[in-house]
Amino acid sequence: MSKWNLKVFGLVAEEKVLSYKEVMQLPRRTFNNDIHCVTTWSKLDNEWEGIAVQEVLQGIEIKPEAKYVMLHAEHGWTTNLPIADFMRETSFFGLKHNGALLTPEHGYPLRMVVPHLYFWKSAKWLRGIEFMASDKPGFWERNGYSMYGDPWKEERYDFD
Ligand SMILES: Nc1nc2c(c(=O)[nH]1)N[C@H]1C(S)=C(S)[C@@H](COP(=O)(O)O)O[C@H]1N2
Ligand SMILES: [Mo]
Repeated sequence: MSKWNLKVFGLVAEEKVLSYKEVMQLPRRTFNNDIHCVTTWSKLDNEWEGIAVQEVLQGIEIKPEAKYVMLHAEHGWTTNLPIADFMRETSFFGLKHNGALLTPEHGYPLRMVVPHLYFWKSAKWLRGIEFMASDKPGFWERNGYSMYGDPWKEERYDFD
């Protein structure tokens, strides 16, 4: 894992790159949630081990004009969400799911988990967090998915 790191950039006073070791040394806790996918399935009663968003942002000064976040995953995959949703108490960086390390398929070593939005906002293989002043579409959002993705309002696609 010597090449993996997590970069915090965009509208911050100073860019920060956390190494794998630094991320793994951050305090962790358990998160329990239900997840909703856009294709109508849900994963109920998940138990995760993860890192609170605030732990990763410790010591990082976010500029007041930052209102949105772009999550950057391996190979250029991205997804956008408002900063308030990213920083919600229930959002976190997941390392283990139901007792086991994330498998490569599910985002090893670290994935975002934003349980109150559709699961496509939960970037797997996370590598970067970019703070932005205005909203920009990520990968699926450019291809018609909702900019926000509220499962309770069934905000799936922005075609109409
Ligand atoms: N990096 C990355 N993250 C991603 C995706 C992706 O294609 N690439 N797909 C999203 C979508 S559409 C869903 S439904 C969930 C699926 O997560 P799972 O494979 O753990 O079920 O991951 C989300 N995160
Ligand atoms: Mo999905």
